[in-house]
Amino acid sequence: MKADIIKMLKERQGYVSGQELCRQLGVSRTAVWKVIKQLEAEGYEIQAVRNKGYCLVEMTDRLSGAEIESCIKGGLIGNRVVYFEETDSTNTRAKALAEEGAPEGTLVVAEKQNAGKGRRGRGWSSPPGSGIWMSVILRPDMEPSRASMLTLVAALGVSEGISRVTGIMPGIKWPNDLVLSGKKICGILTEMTTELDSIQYVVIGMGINVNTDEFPTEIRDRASSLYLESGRTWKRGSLIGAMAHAMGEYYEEFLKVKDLSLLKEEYEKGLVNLNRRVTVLAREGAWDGICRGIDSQGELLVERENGDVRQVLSGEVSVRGIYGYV
Ligand code: BT5
Repeated sequence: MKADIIKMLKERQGYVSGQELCRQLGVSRTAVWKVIKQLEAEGYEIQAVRNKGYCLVEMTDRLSGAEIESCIKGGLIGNRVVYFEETDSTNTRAKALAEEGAPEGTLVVAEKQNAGKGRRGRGWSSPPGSGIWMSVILRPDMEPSRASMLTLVAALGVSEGISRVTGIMPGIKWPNDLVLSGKKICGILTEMTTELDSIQYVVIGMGINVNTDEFPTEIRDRASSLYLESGRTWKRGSLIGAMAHAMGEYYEEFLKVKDLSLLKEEYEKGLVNLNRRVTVLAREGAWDGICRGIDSQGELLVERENGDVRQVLSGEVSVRGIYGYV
């Protein structure tokens, strides 16, 4: 009910009468009043005027389960929201929930992660109050070898969600980073559990630096946030809603063919490395080439000096732009 009240207050550009809230939600005036008081205690500024009703003056940027639910626009992603004030890692929580049978689309969000994970044992800085640390559970019916493509689907969803809310379109650094001005604003970590030859579940974790104004020294030269790039703060709830919605749309497209052929063009539009020289850091040694986009399996196409085009598998290599991080 809390999420419904937040949603109704947000949608109305003026007052919503207590009577209307009671009628729509099928609850008593006292029940509505109690929720309004709770919301005020959580930091929402609500004006209550006799004979007019309630009006939301200021929205908080504090996350809560109800706030996030009120921002979900329908669709698969976020059909269920699980929120933690503090946890180890939303990916770890999402995997545990998936083991317990949580449905596809479940979105796990935390205000703070104590053990945020990057790829290959690296860490992810996840302080409270400024970023979005979230993971989604998917259960696609396809071979496990296709799962890495979902990282690219998520990158598209996050980038489109950001663009719909802020008007800023981040670049995509294949396969799992979003960048602005050559610095990382988002990282994605995809983990999977399989059963024989099928996927039991995939967890996609997304970390987005939203209102971060300062980073730990070790990553200061490589990390940025939407705030640092745009000079203003953004409501994380609205961003979560938009990203979940966009990701749901891209996931639907992906499932039609279970590869990236329908999304390849869109992905390449954001690809920061496109037609630029990249260094592929492979296990057997580094080599250079020109990035020519991706194929329908999400592999990066890199043209060598002799004109041969090689497919680079995600997970196998890191790709660095020849000039700096991107
Ligand atoms: C990633 O790994 O970029 C995947 C990050 C996924 C984080 C999300 S948050 C929600 C969910 N729950 C989790 O526990 N994880 C996911 P990788 O490409 O390996 O990059 C990691 C590297 O990025 C680190 O070694 C740092 O250099 C840098 N880094 C750490 N925190 C950062 C931050 N907040 N912003 C930008 N760069 C960061």
